[in-house]
Amino acid sequence: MSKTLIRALPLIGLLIAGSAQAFVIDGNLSDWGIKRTGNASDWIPNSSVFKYTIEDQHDSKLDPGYGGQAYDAEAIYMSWDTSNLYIAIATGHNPLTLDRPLSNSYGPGDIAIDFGNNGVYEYGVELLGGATTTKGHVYSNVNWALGIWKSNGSWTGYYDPAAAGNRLLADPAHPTSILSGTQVGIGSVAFTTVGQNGYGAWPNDLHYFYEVSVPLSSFGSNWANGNVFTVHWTQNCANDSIWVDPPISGAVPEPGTLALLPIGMMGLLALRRKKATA
Ligand SMILES: [Ca+2]
Ligand SMILES: [Ca+2]
Ligand SMILES: [Ca+2]
Ligand SMILES: [Ca+2]
Repeated sequence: MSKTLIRALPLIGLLIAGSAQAFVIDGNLSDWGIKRTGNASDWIPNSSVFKYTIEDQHDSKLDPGYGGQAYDAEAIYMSWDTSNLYIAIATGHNPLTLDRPLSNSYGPGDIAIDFGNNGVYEYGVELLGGATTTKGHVYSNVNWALGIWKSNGSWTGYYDPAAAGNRLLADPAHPTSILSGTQVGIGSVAFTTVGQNGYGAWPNDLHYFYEVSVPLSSFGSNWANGNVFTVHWTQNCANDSIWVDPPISGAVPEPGTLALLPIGMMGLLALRRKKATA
């Protein structure tokens, strides 16, 4: 490799970070660095993922709810570039799980986003599509359904999240599905519906994956202000919630800066290696 090309690598990285879509939205998380080796480290993503939470559970109690692997939220990942916010979820919960609360079966919720970390989830991303919502669309002014657990972790005493008595008691910090809202953007969602084993510390467990891309323009000035935000997902019972918190310092990383780091570093490392062997 010529010295000129090696020196140009950081710049090339800058150009790539500004143009290419960072992830392919196809339900396959290998582009996030998720592996399938049957080890706990399978859930650790590559460096293009800015924030993530791993919580691979297995037993009946999921905190606050129950349900074992079939309701387990394993991991959630978040990244972004200059155009889109990207979110990926790994779960033991089949997206096709029927929503029949009175038969103790609960479907998946949607992605909820709280800008400002003030407990108000201003935006939702519809994952499956509902009566008044469309898969992949982004909504503001969301009327959220809630799960069947109180903020102290105890059961509300209701099986049906839609019951008025339940809604009075349920924890608003764990919103489930978008009941209604104002459409503010159109993103893209892919998910898998055939359980895949071989991931994580319990390789016989089945896993399902969501992959989501949302235009940053959906968030208006909330994004432009560099606001802190939380991305959250759970099932309609809210038996197991998972979320990614932003950096506690306040400002989010400059979009694009982190994405080009690995490529920029490659250039610097190559330059250093070249010097060492010269
Ligand atoms: Ca993918
Ligand atoms: Ca698990
Ligand atoms: Ca979990
Ligand atoms: Ca908020």
